[in-house]
Amino acid sequence: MRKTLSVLLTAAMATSMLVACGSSSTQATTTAAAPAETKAAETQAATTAAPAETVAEVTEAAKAAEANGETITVGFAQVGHESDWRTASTNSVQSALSKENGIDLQFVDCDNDSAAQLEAVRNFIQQGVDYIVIDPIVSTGWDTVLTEADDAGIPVIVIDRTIDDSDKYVSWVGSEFTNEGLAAGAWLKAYVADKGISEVNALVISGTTGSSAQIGRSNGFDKYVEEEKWNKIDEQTGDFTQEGGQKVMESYLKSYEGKFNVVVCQNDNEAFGAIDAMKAAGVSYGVDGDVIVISFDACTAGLQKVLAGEINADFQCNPLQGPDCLNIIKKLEAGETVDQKTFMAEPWYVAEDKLKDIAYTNNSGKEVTEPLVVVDQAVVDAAY
Ligand code: GYE
Repeated sequence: MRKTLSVLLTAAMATSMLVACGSSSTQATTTAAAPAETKAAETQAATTAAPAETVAEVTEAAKAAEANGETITVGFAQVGHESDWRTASTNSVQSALSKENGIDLQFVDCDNDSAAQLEAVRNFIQQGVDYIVIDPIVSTGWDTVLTEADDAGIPVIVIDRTIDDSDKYVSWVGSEFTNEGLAAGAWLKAYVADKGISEVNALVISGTTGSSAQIGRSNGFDKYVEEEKWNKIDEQTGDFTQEGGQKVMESYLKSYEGKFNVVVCQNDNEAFGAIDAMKAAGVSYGVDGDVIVISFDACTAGLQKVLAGEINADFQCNPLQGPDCLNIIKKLEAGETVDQKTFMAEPWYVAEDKLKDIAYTNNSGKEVTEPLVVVDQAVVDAAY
């Protein structure tokens, strides 16, 4: 019965999956950032519904399967609810791994607590779910529990952040965080050259320490700090939250006011907090301000701040991984092989129409030239 259901589901999802998969890249490197239109297509892809008749057919099959206790059960151990990015990620997974698509999703919000996340995964193993999806808060500490899942014969799918101390998972879908950091460094180098700014005195508000998103973004940007001999004054974590970003900036302002001209916030919510703190202290920032603001994620509210000139550049991290995740489960159900890694396609956004693109050596050692997308209202409207 699960097989019959799976065939129907595969047919029903074909339309949206084809579009959604087109937005991701399964190659080892992201060669070019997608233009703004791709973003619109991605956003649309995430909400594209299968044709009504097929949906009805699938819903019937799903109901029948559920009545027979044959729904595919998936446990999802989500990081938490710390940011706009996270909300979009949760929505994307919940709408793809839905009852209508034949899936009974057990969702656990781990509230940024690594121990709670390990416990959630162990509970899923005990329940004997069919699949486990993990967005790992931190990249290490996974070997034992993934061995337990493997021993229980439960396939694990990792989304977003990476697991770096175990290979006992079937597939990963997410972003190349080091490239995001490298792109930020390459952009800053070109931007200060264009503006005739000779000294870079940077403060970094990093994400959750030990998360692969933090590690990659820090490593990528640090390569430019070293090469360009920039002065990185300090790096403190804001835990990917607005409150954290604000607190770190308030303390930076006490120690370094007047001494920095760049702040790198490792996500939009931290940037919102840092901006509030600078505003309250009367420090000018953004386009034409004294402090250049760099951010990551490019959620709707983040891009609104780019449009308003409050954030100078925002490096997208795409959270719409639900459709890819469903696709992986469908393939596994059908006995097909799945890609080990799927990279999301991600554009880089800027406030000013000055630099057209950036060239840098990406994390795979490849020379790439990627466009910079100037944010307008249409870009904001198409964001997640
Ligand atoms: O950048 C941040 C979120 O893991 C890529 O986590 C994700 C990061 C994202 O809290 O906003």
